[in-house]
Amino acid sequence: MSPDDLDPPGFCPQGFWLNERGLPDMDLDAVTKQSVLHAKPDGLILQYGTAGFRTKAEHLDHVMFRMGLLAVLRSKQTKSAIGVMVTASHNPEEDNGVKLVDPLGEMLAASWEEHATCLANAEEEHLPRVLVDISEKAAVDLHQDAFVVIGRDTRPSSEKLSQSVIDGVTVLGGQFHDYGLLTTPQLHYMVFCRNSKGQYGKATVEGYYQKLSSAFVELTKQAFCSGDDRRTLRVDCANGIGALKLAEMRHYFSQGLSVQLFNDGTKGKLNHLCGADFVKSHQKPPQGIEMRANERCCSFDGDADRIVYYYHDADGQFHLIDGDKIATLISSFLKELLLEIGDGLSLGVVQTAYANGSSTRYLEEVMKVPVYCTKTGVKHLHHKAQEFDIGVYFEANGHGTVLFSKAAETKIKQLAKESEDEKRKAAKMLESIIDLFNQTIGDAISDMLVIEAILALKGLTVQQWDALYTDLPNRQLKVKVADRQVISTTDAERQVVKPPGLQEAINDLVKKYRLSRAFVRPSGTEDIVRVYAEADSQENTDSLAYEVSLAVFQLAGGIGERPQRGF
Ligand code: NG1
Ligand code: ZN
Repeated sequence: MSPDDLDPPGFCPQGFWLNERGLPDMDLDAVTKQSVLHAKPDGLILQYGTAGFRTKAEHLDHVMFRMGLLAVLRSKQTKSAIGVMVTASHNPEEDNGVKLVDPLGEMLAASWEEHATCLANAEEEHLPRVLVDISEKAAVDLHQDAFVVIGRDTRPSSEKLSQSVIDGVTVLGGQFHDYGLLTTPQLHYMVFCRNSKGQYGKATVEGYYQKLSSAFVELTKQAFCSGDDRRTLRVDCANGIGALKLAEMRHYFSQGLSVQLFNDGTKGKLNHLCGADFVKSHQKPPQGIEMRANERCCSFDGDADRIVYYYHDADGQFHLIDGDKIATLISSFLKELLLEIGDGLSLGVVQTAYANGSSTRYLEEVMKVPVYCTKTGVKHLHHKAQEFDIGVYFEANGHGTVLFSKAAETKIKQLAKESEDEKRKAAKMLESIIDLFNQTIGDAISDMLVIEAILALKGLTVQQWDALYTDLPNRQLKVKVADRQVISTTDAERQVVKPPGLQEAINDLVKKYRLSRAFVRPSGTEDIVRVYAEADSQENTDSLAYEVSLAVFQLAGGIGERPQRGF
């Protein structure tokens, strides 16, 4: 293939095709040949959504190969290592997905999401042109070296699909390191470690275990030397990667915490009737876990970037402690420490519209912490959280972390060295917390250790934590429509703009109930519209959710069965 084969002619600047050694910068012939082995199914159009590409595994081979290509271009452009994670998180075992991880371990930049969509959907014969086009638009220096790090979850399809990513990387001359099985947050950690030249930590699984475990042991020293019994926590691992990694890691922190693993993948199916998403959306315990009255349990999702807690009380009633209550526990602990060090560092909490109304009220009115609402999707929360010295962000589903600004970190480190007694103690705790939180993305293992440390240090039981505030009854439903893009929203997804009449209908329904709120938005990961409702009782919440679903069905082109009352 030569530049003349490209359309429009003259598309490439002079000298673009050959580097100083006279070799092609992108061997487009080789790309075309390899691409045939990863052919795109006819007519398949996919979108780089909230968490990358996600669909049935059998439709993803070409996407993986092409994301390998894209990762090389992104790596050359940023002069940094780029991550590629093969996972479909909490979705069924038959699904899979892929997302790219940017240099600081954060989600791929929005402008590159568009390039990803373009490349994934290009017809075979246009692939070279799209690659050149992206390189031009993004001013990629093709002479740069490229390095890509790859991780995958435990799905049966993941190994082969990650090999397709590798094929894409190598055909464009990129170097790579395949970590094999990793949790999603571990892959984010590896990317940041490599690009910070080891300052963030060692870019190995061992390095990850050591960094988090020593921060946990340091932080909890005080609680455990006071003679507390060794704490035990039951963990539902969703039959996913979290089980393997936690089993490897647990002896690093076993002096402070004993974890008992359930749904470890030896019997059950990934995410099936278990895991954080199941527990949160069904508001009931997973199958396969043995619960004892008043004892803490938690669930990870399939790639271990989400966590929720729960317990049964003595009457057998189930209590869910979701991402909102996790954010509240963490923020109140951080706020206390900040008061101790008294250095005026700002603390903010970031939520989405799915946050329970009681949590927002508690944070703002009782704790007096500023709360912000962003669109769904961690990249939105992450960016907002970066505006504070200390930014706490959590989605209600249990995905979240805490970010510390460089200035806050420097200040805390200085106080931990120089100040006296109580102030120094608080600063030292904050120092350990910085290391314990995964600064790149929500991480179930890291969040679990933070939560366990706080509960131990504060001497809080799970019931006391739960009693911070009472959740408003809430319900989430899904509605199938012919084209979910007919719905567009504004105000951090809390108001519908299109189709006409839908927001008015929702407003009228909400007025019928006390303490009520409802909103709808097209999902970014599934072909459905999500409905959320909350109100003063579960019965009213369920009625409101049903009525709003019906309004969506009628006004936004519902297909299949009409929504039914009763769940
Ligand atoms: P969508 O499908 O866009 O609602 C879901 C979650 C997000 C986020 C992504 C990525 C809800 C309501 N939505 O997105 O919070 O976690 O998946 O996994 O939980
Ligand atoms: Zn996940």
